Amino acid sequence: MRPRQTHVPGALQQEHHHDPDHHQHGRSPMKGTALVTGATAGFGAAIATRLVADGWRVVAVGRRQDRLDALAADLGDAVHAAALDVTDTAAVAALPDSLPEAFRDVDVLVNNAGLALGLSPAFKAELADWDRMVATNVTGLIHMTHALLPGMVARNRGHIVNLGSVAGTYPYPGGHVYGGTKAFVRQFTLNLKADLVGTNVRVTDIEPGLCGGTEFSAVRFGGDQAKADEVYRGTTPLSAADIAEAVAWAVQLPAHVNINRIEMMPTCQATAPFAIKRT
Ligand code: NDP
Ligand code: 8X3
Repeated sequence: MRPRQTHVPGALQQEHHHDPDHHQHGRSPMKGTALVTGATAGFGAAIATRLVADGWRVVAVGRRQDRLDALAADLGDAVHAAALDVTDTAAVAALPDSLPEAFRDVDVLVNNAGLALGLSPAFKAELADWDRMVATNVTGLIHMTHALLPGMVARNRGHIVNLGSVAGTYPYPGGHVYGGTKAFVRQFTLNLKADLVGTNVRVTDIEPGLCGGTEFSAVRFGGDQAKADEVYRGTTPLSAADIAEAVAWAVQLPAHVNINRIEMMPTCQATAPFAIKRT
């Protein structure tokens, strides 16, 4: 483990901000600790990888231990793997005290774990799917925040980055509860900002649109990979690396800069016109 440096997140990264080639120069000095939920796949794995490359120590959280082990083996001693289900209230509450000392002061919390289940109309949806989306995307996210935010405020430094979605702003057929959870994430993020003004703790909601190369659609369609692949057919969607780039940018900005929201879509996507049923 490299030596720990006391810092204010974002305050020391100006040299990165002005050095687009910094990745080619090897790792920069350690910036602090980031905790990334959903680090076993998709955005979370890309975010964890990018943050380690940028010099962050990372607590990687997810349910699949084998994936966490593989990530830790890949990224080395800058990663602490913490197998956790964010819907397990007691386990989330116990997480901060269970972290090794070097990873305990979490400076950046990336609340990325989440899922969509199903795309049928609301009146055909499974109630269990709705409950699981709320438990993961809303309850899990607020419990993680509740567990780690007081420490950030006590240290007067920190950054919470939440993964919202364009689905939280723009309605689409079959989006019902998934979009509702992401609207919650957006408003929760903005309300956190209201409470944190006067502290050095920052909050950001990242709201991506169509993004391929992750397990998101396979999970949504119950493991039907052909159906999942069809979502991205003929498109150049966002990639997990694009999302990691947005997270890495937001957290490395000078400490006085707070990015409230980042709404991002691939160039090939746009919002739809209103649907009108004509007789
Ligand atoms: P993936 O399905 O590829 O990854 C989701 C991650 O969440 C996995 O690592 C999974 O790990 C973890 N996870 C799910 N449930 C839990 C749980 N109960 N406890 C802990 N971890 C959990 O999805 P993406 O990477 O594509 O999506 C990541 C986030 O971004 C989600 O919040 C999603 O809603 C959002 N998003 C995705 C978009 C897309 O098009 N892909 C666009 C906009 C937003 P494990 O199974 O090991 O627990
Ligand atoms: C993921 C993007 O359009 O499938 O949040 O809801 S979308």
